[in-house]
Amino acid sequence: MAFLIVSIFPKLFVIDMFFFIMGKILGVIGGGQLGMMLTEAASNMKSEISNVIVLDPTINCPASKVGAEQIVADFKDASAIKELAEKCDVITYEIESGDSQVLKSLEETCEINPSPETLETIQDKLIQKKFLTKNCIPVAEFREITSREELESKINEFGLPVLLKTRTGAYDGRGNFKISALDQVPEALQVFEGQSLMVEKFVDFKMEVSVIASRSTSGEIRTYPLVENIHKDNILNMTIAPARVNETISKNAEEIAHKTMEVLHGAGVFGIEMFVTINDQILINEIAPRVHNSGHHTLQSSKTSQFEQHLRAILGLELGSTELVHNTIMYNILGPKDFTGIYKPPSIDLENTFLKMYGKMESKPQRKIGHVNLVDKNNLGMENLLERVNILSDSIKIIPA
Ligand code: AIR
Repeated sequence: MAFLIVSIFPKLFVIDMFFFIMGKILGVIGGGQLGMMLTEAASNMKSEISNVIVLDPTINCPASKVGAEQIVADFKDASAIKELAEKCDVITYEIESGDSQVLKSLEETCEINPSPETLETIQDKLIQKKFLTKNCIPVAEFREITSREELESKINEFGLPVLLKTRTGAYDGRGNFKISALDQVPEALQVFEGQSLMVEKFVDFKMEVSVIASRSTSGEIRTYPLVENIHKDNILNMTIAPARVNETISKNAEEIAHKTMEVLHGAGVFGIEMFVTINDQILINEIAPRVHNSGHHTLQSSKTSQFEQHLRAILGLELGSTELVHNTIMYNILGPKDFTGIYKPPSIDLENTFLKMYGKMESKPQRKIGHVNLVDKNNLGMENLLERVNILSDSIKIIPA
């Protein structure tokens, strides 16, 4: 049969068709920038993934612009999630807003990684923190909050400042309110009215760091080297890879990440955000059950990008090397605070500087619309990279189209 086909069709076409038939159809809940970079990674793995379908509410979402098919629907739309499961062999997510109950009901129909159970544990920050505490993984002190009295009593116990957080549905700095004085309590509760809440003792940290960790369906675990994250207005401004800490701290953080992956049992890449306290203790801040902004540097810095690693992990392939080949700084391009609308994408033409715009139609205040990786291929050192980032950040202007 194969002989017959080869004789009728050109050979390359037959090979392409063979891979197309063999590869799995990947479904992704969410088609933003993370879905876009997953789609790009999938296009280099044609023999494993023949097609990507994303579920995203925004027409022409970033992933659809790089070749993914799109189901236009809300992340929690049960019938759209079912449609995705019917069309796909494996489902994953790039935003943790999917409905874990609906996903649970579809596990018989379709492989889902990370498992809906893992998603459920992580998507509610209170349940996530309880789970970590139960497994002896260090976190900041926290409590559930159901009333003003409870919040005031916890503030008395923890001391000020504290962080009031929504338990679900927040990302990119939304859903956090730092309370520094007791008279801010009514305002903080008003901002999150109707949402389930928790409060955390404010950690006196000297650095925010993260580990991109992966666990494959076969149980293999690999972690990327620790990176340093600098936030502005609660949103990631830049990631410095590797983190500027001593070996003991980076080893300790990587071990905590490894242990977290062991107890979570999830398959895929996870972004594990941590604090280094003033006493050099490591505390987990938050876990994301997906590829993570602080792992974007891996596109140019590492042997395997976090996006390829995630696909390898959920498909049960051997995980790639997590070696950091070049020191790199990732700088986020955010929408200006005073502008909403269509914008002119910036361009950068500099050596070892890699601009990635996400193709989002509209800029919104503080919206992530692209990033730049500055790679130290000539080993000039981190100070040099930081200087380059400062110059570059002043020159990137997002202006109306
Ligand atoms: N995302 C998911 N969790 C945190 C972040 N940043 C990414 C995902 C999602 C996109 O942000 O890729 O689809 C949504 O971005 P926006 O700007 O449309 O809110």
